[in-house]
Amino acid sequence: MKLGFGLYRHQLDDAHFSFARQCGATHLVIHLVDYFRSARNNATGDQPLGDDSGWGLAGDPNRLWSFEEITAIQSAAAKHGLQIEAIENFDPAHWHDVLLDGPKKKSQLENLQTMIRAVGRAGIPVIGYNFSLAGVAGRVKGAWGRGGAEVVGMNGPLDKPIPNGMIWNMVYDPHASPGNLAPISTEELWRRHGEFLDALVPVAEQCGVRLAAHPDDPPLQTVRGQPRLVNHPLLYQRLIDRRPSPSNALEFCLGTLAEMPEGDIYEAVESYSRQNKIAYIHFRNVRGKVPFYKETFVDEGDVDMMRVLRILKKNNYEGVLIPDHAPAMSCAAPWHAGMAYACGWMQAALKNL
Ligand SMILES: [Mn+2]
Repeated sequence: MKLGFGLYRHQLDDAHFSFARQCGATHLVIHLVDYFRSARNNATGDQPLGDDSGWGLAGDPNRLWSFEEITAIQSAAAKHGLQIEAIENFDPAHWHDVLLDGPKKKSQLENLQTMIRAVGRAGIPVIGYNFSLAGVAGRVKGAWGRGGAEVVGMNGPLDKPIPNGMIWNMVYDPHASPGNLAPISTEELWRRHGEFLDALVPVAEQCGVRLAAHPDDPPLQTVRGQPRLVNHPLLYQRLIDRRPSPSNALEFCLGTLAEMPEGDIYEAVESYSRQNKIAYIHFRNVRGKVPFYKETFVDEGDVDMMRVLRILKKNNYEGVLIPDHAPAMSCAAPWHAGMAYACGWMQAALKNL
């Protein structure tokens, strides 16, 4: 198994590359969506949180991620001894009508195919995605961690409707007409996801790229009145079986799986690692279940992370693990300290498996 490090778009620079390498990471998972571009409530250096108006503005629909842009980041990271394992998340600007089944769906699927080809040509093996209308919404932050560390969690559900022009917790059309997005059924969401897989998996197969699905975070029945795709560990099986292929894989988020009210996390790790479906892992711990869970330091939550690592080892998982996010620690560099703590713990655990 390999230690990786996740970096947001505004962190793709020499200072963060060297920090990740100093933490022991050999691989990177990078975000090209800029959650922090225009958000009022997203402090840089932390994970995006936002409020009811989302994380901020989505990117430029007419500017796709190019081979040149990706390889420039790759060479900058390579100078620090880091290899890019995955690009995490599509930009809502590039796929809002795929999620919404809107008029631009066909051209946006073609654009996603173009970007998959660029990623494959650059030799990056994974693209992580989260097929969700509400996205990661409804989380709050507080000093709930050990010793008063600032962590993210939930203090109850959020079902305020999604306003027109917003999808995946970002605004793709600031000039949308007033009103809210009509709720859809769970089956309709699965139908749209099936179309997404049918359009993209064959291209991903040709390019040697694995599309890796993140479960719904937070994994409630509904968020903002809209259904969730994967809010039970067994629904990952439904997702895999919808289109069996090495390119139809999982961005396996232990934190989100642990937040699910039902299912057994160790059985999930066993089943999906045995099937070789895990493209990479978000390695973080939580206490409690939705809608009242809180993130914790990696060593103190509900999940026995050593037991998880032993199952992965038994099933020959050889991929990347990243801390996902970590509690912010009380010091001059709260994000750095939290991430370094998580990486140090992971390094020691991996070396002593
Ligand atoms: Mn995650």
